[in-house]
Amino acid sequence: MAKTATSRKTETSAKNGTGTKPKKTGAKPENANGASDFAVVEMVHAEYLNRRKSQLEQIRKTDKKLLRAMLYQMVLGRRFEEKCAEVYRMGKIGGFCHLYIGQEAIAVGSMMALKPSDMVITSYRDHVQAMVKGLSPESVMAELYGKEGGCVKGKGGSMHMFSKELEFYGGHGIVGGQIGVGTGMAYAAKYKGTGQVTLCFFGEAAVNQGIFHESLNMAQLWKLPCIYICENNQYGMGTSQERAMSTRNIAKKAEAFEMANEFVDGMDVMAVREATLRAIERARKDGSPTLLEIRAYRFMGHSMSDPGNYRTRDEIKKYQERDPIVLFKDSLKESKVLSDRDFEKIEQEAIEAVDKAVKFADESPYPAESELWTDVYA
Ligand SMILES: Cc1ncc(C[n+]2csc(CCOP(=O)(O)OP(=O)(O)O)c2C)c(N)n1
Ligand SMILES: [Mg+2]
Repeated sequence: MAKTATSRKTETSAKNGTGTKPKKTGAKPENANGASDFAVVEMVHAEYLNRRKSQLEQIRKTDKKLLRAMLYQMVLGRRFEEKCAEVYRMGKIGGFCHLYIGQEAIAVGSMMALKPSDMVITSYRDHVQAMVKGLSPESVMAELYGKEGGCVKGKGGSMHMFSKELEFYGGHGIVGGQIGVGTGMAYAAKYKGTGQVTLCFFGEAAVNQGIFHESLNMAQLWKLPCIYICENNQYGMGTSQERAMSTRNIAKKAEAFEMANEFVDGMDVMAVREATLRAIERARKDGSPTLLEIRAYRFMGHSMSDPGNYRTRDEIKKYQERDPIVLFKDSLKESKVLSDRDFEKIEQEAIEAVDKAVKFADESPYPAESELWTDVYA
């Protein structure tokens, strides 16, 4: 696998757990403490431009159908969530609703590198991940509405998308809670010898909790086939990472456990895909886990009720200039894989899928009263 599209990495030997020292591959200016946000985004973009040529080559070598499907999933996620915001404001969705707009390259780049039998677990920011894993937009939208046609019959809502059949294990509201559960899922796969890999997503604010450190320690010690994906969108609610964490460099934390790790540009879907493929290879070979710090930015508030007065419009704009969908489209166009006509068709298909999902959710009934005590565990 060409190591073209990711930015810098510090990767430990796949044979780790035996006392091998982690291999360090240089400083990481993009992670430098003290650098302003604007300086960091410019550094990451400069690195992106540096690897662009090899990225275009990588695109030309990748199956065209897959590339199209990747773009479709990103566009579908974006249009779906824009619609979520719209219908939320109309009062059709109640309760918490955390949008993923700006982070689509992370779910698509990583999850579309998996086999369908592999497992995924994530936080409450879960609508797009659920659809990439194969849940229909109808079943996700109806779940958001709290309707019977939802993937968990309207009893979970926005934060608790779930499908055992599709190996999608939620949708968790307790920050960091899924890191322990995901580690357990990887343990179960290893114990049963199923060959499944687990992708465990969490935000950067979860990294300050004990469960992150305990889980990574166990995963490396017992060689659990788990890929920990820290979606670093740089904010935990209204608190910036800078104000809450002593270091900006999350990938490096894995070195404390001698675990393989990489820092990845989360606006570059191909970089995410390639880093995940390397992690999957390690996991399938001997169960070795990996920590990927994938840095992106959420374009919307923490949730629909976020007034957003902790960051400036200029900051948001700066990151929107690196919109992952636009970057991917530009690369696909430049490598002559897809044309403007193809993009229009993809947009159209996504809009139709979202309209269909809304119609389904509108028409789906609320759960019957008799459902009140089913599927309830305490
Ligand atoms: C254990 C726990 N503490 C606090 C909260 C309240 N809370 C909900 S989301 C959130 C921020 C989490 O940020 P991050 O992990 O970076 O994920 P993001 O929302 O950015 O995707 C907090 C503190 C919670 N849900 N669980
Ligand atoms: Mg965050």
